[in-house]
Amino acid sequence: MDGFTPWPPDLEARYTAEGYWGDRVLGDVLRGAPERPALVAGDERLTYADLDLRAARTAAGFLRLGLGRGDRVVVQLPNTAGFVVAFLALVRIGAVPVLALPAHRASEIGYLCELSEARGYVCGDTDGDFDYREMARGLPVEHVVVDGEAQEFTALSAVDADPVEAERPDPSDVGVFLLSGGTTGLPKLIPRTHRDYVYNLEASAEVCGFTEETVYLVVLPAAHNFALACPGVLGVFATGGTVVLAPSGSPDDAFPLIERERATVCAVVPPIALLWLDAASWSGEDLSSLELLQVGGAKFAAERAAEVPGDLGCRVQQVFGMAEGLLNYTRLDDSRDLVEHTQGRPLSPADEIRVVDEDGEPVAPGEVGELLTRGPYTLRGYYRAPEHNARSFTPDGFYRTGDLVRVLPTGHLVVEGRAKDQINRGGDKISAEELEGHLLAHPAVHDAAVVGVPDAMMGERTCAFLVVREKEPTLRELKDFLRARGVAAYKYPDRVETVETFPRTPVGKVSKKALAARLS
Ligand code: J2J
Repeated sequence: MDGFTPWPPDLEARYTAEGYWGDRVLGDVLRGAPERPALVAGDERLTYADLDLRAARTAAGFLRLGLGRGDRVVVQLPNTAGFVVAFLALVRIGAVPVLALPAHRASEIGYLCELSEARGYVCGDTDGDFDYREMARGLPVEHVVVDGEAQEFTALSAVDADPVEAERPDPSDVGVFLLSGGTTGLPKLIPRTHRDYVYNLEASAEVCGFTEETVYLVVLPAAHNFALACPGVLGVFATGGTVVLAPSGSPDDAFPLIERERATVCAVVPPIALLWLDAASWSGEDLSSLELLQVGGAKFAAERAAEVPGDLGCRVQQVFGMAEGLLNYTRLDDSRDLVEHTQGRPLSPADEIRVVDEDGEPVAPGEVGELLTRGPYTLRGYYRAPEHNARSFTPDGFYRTGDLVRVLPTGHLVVEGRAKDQINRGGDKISAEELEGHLLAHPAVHDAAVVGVPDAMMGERTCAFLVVREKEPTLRELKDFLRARGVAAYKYPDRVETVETFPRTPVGKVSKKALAARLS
């Protein structure tokens, strides 16, 4: 695929010879026994045989629409059976899902369709008063498939035909595109090959002790890397367990499902973990089936991690991952101290880690620096982004994560901060440059600088500093403006401050440190 950066031949040979990469493709992940429960979604309960048949019929339906190997299809679905079926069906025929989040709007979806030259878009019908079909009318795609009331489009239930043999994708093909958290003006796509993503999910399932008995509750968007493949939905399918879909992470949604389905594992971001710790003391539900709570996406405080076993009656696992690849997990047999105070260690023996200073030189052992990494499931380049790639990777192919870490003698990493221009709002990533670009389009805004403000619940919230031309826009007006531009709501600023001028660094760049300091 053009625009995809492959691994160099020596590493490809090594990862294959050492068994990290095999012949398996994403379409093969349904490995549970046919009669075992695979998926619980709302009132629907599907066995592995049911899900396999649904995926096969939908795959044949996509083929009949004219989609096939290498075709990109933007998928934007909430945690529904439709998401699981559409994903499995597309990867079976070698079509490549581009996984958007349900929160994305016309600005993000339109760009993803363009960048990926998508031939199709799969969405739900509505979410509250937002209508995905209305947005779909403006998209440059041939096929719109709607899981729900389809209006003039094709219903997902009608993408259905008798199963046929499809051309099998090559394990080295791009199997799925994930979205990067982003540090630039426009979102970036992360190509994940079948073999690297299969390794990602299988190795994760092993480290997390997933078995046929695992009942995994999905509360994060299933389209996010964490909930999809770390080990996530796909890791459960590969080990024969059961996936239970929840509409959200709120205790009102999640706790009754844990009780009813006897869920054993769940992956959450820190704000959800905090809600759960709080709610466990007064909620009436029986959470005793829970064995493991995976927490990641943003830093989880050691003090809170220490409360999980007592308050929720299960173990906690810290996960420091990224859609770009590298995953760090605390291990099930790690000491309490490591589990509470670190963000885990790399999943794979073949993960290579470097911690460097501002000049790119390795720091002394145990010192804080920027984390660079390469390995058998870490990308070698964003899709169709040569200029950005020149900055985001070292000449020898290490990905610059933008995360500041230190490494303990055990190999565990502690995340100490961030060197990238991004806000981590409770696990949701916001590119400062992207939001600044939107704000600059407002007629009253002369200049904009977006910074993260520490927040007890969310870790960080978003503050937009503005230099205005005339009357300063209120927060309400700015949000309405961003909504009208089709920007996802999680990117809206939480707070706006006007200033006369921005403080500058000695080289003349806006000093976000100095701006952030004004707030504390
Ligand atoms: C501090 N920062 C963290 C952590 C991620 C599993 C878990 C998370 C993600 C994810 C993921 C962090 N402590 N425990 O894909 O599979 C920040 C870092 C990182 C960025 C990646 C997974 N866990 N982060 O969050 O692609 O800054 O993936 O580089 O959304 O989240 O964001 P994303």
